[in-house]
Formats: sequence, C-alpha cells, structure tokens
Amino acid sequence: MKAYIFDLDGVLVDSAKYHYLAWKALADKLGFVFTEKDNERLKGVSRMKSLEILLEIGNIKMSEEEKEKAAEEKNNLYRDYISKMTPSEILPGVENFLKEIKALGKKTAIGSASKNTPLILEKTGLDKYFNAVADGTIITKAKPDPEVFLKGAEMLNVDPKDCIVFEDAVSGVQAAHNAGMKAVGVGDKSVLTMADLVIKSFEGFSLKCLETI
Ligand code: B16
Ligand code: MG
Repeated sequence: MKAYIFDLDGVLVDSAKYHYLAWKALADKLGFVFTEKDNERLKGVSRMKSLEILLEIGNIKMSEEEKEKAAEEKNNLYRDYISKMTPSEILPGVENFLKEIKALGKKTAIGSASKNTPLILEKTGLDKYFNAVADGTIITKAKPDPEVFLKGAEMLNVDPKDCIVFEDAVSGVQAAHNAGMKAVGVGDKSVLTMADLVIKSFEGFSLKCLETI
C-alpha cells in the first residue's frame, strides 16, 4: 500500500456525540424524542440527508427554506461543540498508527463527508499528519459514491488500487470498494460485514495487522 485514507467522524475522533447533541437540540425544539439509537442512522450521511432522516423520525414536514434554516441552526450548535475540541479527543491508538505510517514515508489523506473537517483537524492537531484533505467542501456525491476517496487518491497522486481506506460507516466501506480500494472497518464486525478487515479501534493496531489483507 502506498497511501492510507481515513474517514474522520467515528474513525479518528468521536464527533458523532456532538452531532447527536446538536440534532437532539433541534428535535427537542420541534417537540419529539431523538435517541442515540436513532443517531446511528446519521453516521456517514450528509447534513441535509441527516435532516431528512430526523424529520422522518419526528414525522415533521418542512419547506425547503425551513430545512435550510434548521440545518444551519444545527450546524451552528455543532460548531460551538467542536470548536472546544482538543487533542485529547483523538481516539485511542490513532496517533501511534499515524506516526508509524508517516515514519515510513507513506502518504495519508482524509476522506470525509463533513464540511467541518478543517475545524476538527485544527482543534485536535491532527492536521499535521495529512498530505491531503478530501471532504464535504469539495465533493458533490455522498458515500457510497466513491468520489471522496477517488479525490483523495488523486490529490495524493496515487493509484486507487494502492490505497487502503479506514471507515466506520457501511456506506463508507461500500464507497471504498466502489473506488477499487481495500477497506478496513472500524467498529462492529456484525455491522461492517463487507469490510476486508474489521477492528474495534486503533488501540494496539499497527501496519503488521494489515498483512493478511
Ligand atoms: P457536516 P464522516 C460525516 O462525517 C458524519 O459521519 C455524519 O454524521 C455527518 O452528517 C456528515 O459527516 C456531514 O457533516 O454536517 O459536519 O458537514 O464520517 O464522513 O467523516
Ligand atoms: Mg464516519
């Protein structure tokens, strides 16, 4: 492998909890219950699609204009949360693994649906580990479309077949495969069944663990 492409939310940091709090505040305001289990459905999904799912759960109809306003409101609250993030919120084992890859001179990129990627990378100090950032600010098609990962490979000037993706969402694993890349699932084995390898977290993980795929 010449390059390593990482999803952000749920792989390098746990920003899902902030997405949850911000969506929950909107649901509270609209008068319905939004649970952590419901929040699972929003992982890896774009902001507007997440809102559609939320409104479906609450059985609420909104005009396009109202949707834009609600999404903006949620995002402002979400940005309040993530602007307080620190390096201590990088998930266990992530930095050690990134250091190992960088020491070998391998290339790294972010492949995330989030438009807030730059702020999270800056606040956690993760930005120094990446050669390229493909995120929601430059892509037009959501995962499982391969666009975000193909963009990352292109920015790194590496053939997609020489890239490996780390993903926590089923749609992200599909996107990696659609890009012709191998995918390591980070999370639950019974959910990420299509991944080439599934790990619970990066704790104790090293390049050696990738030898089998
Ligand atoms: P934003 P990832 C995704 O990030 C999140 O998993 C998903 O919950 C969120 O709705 C999406 O980013 C868009 O995020 O509202 O910040 O643009 O997992 O692809 O890194
Ligand atoms: Mg994710």
